[in-house]
Amino acid sequence: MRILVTSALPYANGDIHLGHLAGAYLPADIYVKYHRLKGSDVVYICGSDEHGVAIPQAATRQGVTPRVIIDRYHERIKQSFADLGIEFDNYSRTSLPLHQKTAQDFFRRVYDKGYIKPRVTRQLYCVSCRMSLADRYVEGTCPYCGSDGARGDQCEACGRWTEPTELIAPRCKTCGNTPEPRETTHWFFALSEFQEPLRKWLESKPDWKPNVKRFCEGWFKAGLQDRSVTRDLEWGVPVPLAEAAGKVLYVWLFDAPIGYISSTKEWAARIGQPDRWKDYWLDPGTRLVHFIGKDNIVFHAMVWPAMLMAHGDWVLPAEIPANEFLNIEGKKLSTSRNWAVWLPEYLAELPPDPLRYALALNLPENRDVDFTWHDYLARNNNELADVLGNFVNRVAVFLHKNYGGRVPDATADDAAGLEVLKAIEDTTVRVGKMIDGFRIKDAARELMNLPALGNRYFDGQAPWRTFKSDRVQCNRTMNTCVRLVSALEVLFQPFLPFTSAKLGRMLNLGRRGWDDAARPVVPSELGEPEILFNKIEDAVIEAQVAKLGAPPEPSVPAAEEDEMLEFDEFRRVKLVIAKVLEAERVEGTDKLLKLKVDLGEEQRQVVAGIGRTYDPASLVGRSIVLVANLKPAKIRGVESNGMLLAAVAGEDVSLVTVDRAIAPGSEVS
Ligand code: B3M
Ligand code: ZN
Repeated sequence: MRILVTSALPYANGDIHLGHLAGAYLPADIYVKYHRLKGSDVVYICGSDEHGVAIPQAATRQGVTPRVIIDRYHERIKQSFADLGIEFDNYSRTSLPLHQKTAQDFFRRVYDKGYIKPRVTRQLYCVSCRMSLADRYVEGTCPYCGSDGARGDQCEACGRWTEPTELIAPRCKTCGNTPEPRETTHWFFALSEFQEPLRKWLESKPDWKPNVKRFCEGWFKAGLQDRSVTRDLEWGVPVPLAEAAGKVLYVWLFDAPIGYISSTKEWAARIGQPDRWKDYWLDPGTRLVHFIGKDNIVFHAMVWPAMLMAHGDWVLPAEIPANEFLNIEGKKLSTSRNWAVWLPEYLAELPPDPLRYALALNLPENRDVDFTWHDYLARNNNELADVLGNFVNRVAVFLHKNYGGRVPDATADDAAGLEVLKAIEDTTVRVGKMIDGFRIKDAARELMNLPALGNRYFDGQAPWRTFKSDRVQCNRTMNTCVRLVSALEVLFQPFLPFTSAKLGRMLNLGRRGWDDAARPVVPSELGEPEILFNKIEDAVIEAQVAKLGAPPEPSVPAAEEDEMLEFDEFRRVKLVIAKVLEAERVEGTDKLLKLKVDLGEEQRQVVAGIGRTYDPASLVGRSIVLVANLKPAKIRGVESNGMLLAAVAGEDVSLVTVDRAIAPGSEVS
């Protein structure tokens, strides 16, 4: 079966937070990783949505061009997804010429078929800003629910789709003035003509999630209305009609979702098979799966399918597993109040897999859920470390201590051993079905029962006793335990890819597929076990809780337009050679190292995020380059007086050093 999976395209004007992850990315990545292991023909597509109104708004606030914003966030978003182990086949961006052409061609085709027509309409215009106020450029009172702060495109309070001219007491978001209505021509997509086809189509999806169906029924009842698909804005894809010069396509309709198609095209070109995208988009046998958050349901389940129907060539979505919202510590997530957990900040301090696990077990699949740091800590310490980590560790340590690391060749034939082998088989099938049916949360819970069973089995078998009293039985026990570890490597891959990779290095069994988990494969020897999980202390999560609602750390300095530095500004950065005297890990992290360095005249303590690449002992005696006049900072409660320089490429880190010996404290210029 051919599967094309998409995750909603994130706007390139901010970082990814846990709400995004739980809604559209982590469940999709787990689903895709599972299908890759199953050997399905699956392609996972995403990219940055670079035309939202929020982008020029952010640019104005920061005094830069929109291009500066999208370039910055496109890279940051892409990187943090990679660091969390989210593996797209292609991560594109809607500012690419390829996308612009794809969107314009799509529009042209629907226009030529008569589904897009001009209308003279009234829109709001701000005299002092000298611009027309579309979408988020205008705010006011919601005509449906009466709450204030409804935007020109949507009311967050009731979720209704709004038009700027419907707002009661509208005001310009930029300057606060009351805008005046003016006449203009916009082009409207004939959504109303698709009410019946859409209704029929949705009836053919009895298994869809109730949240999606309920939403659509509400829309049908109200009656679908034609929607304007053009905007009087500068930032966006130009409308490909001579009469519409100066207008752009509305980002939500004929722009962003078409990004799914252009990203697939980019992927096909990149793998050297430029026509391959057609296999997915033009073949009705493709299972097109859109992972989204619930705020995107209307666009994916109504407008986008109607656009696809109007165009005529493309497959329609087969599944839209929309997730509900993730609250944080009992409150609604809010980026403006910084009530959010930001992915790059998380990853700078804590490892990816525990977050994947804690979120997977608490996905808002059927209702809004609450993320708490306390729950995160408990999942990490009591489940990942105490159950999974502990089981693997006991097995590995026992084998290394008593068998020289060799795996005894013996198969269990007693009830306890057979129960384990049966559980492996059953879990492989059951968890697979759950993931395929978008029950990711159940799948994660079910899977964790396996290492728990492993621990009970190990305890019950007491190999430390049978090693002396009944060696044959001990051999069987240990072989069964390794069978289980071998299955865990495969089965946990979708959930804990980094941990799985560690198990993979220890087992050295090469690439295996999902169904191989149930096969009796064990290596003849086990490599050295790596630490799978560190326990996290209360202080660590208390610090995380304290960050909520606090003004955000300026992770990206407000950059100048051209980002050029005056020589004098550069001179203010004091770079010196420092010699490493001592190095150790910061407790509870595998990324952070605490170094004591010699600057000639003084000694300093610095904390550096190089622990995944460098062993502390290997650093002692080396000369590194230090930014010496950086304001002191506390990282994980440890004081850091300076920053060392290193080259960074994803997970890969390389220290900047000097190529011949030179005295500590020497200036670098
Ligand atoms: N960028 C909105 C959002 O992030 C939007 C998704 C587009 S998917 C085609 O909620
Ligand atoms: Zn204004």
